[in-house]
Amino acid sequence: MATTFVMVKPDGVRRGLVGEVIRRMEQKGLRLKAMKLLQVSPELAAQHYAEHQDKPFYPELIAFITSGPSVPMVWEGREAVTVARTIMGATDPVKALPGTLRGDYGLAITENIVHGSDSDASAEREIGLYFAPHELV
Ligand code: RTP
Ligand code: MG
Repeated sequence: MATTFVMVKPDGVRRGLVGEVIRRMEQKGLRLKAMKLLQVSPELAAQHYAEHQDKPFYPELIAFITSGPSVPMVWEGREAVTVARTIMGATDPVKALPGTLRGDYGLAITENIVHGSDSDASAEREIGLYFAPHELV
């Protein structure tokens, strides 16, 4: 069965949106396999966002993602990567449609509530960064 990595970012935790993110994933039929609360270290942030290290927004992204606790999760289900990103909506909340998390709750591009893996390969890599194998139920 396909799995994906989803993380409620510090703004989502600060705003009390953890339950809303989980509710929408569960309601869709995805199954929770792992979850924790942690503050992302600068080292972990650099690994997570290595693909963006040369982008102009990178320093802002690292400062934001390390600014408070996040809630990383693993979800399982048919086409889990695509389904989770559909629930989240477009990266830029200006373009995210109503009915998506970013469409309903966000306006800023850096502080966009939630992260979701963009491919099966990214999901495997990101799950490995945040969880040990024995933490997946
Ligand atoms: P994510 O990785 O967080 O799920 O988001 P994504 O795939 O939709 O977007 P991605 O291109 O991977 O960008 C990662 C995160 O960087 C921030 N960002 N800021 N200021 C900007 O132009 C800009 N572009 C991207 C966002 O927080 C985005 O989620
Ligand atoms: Mg991404």
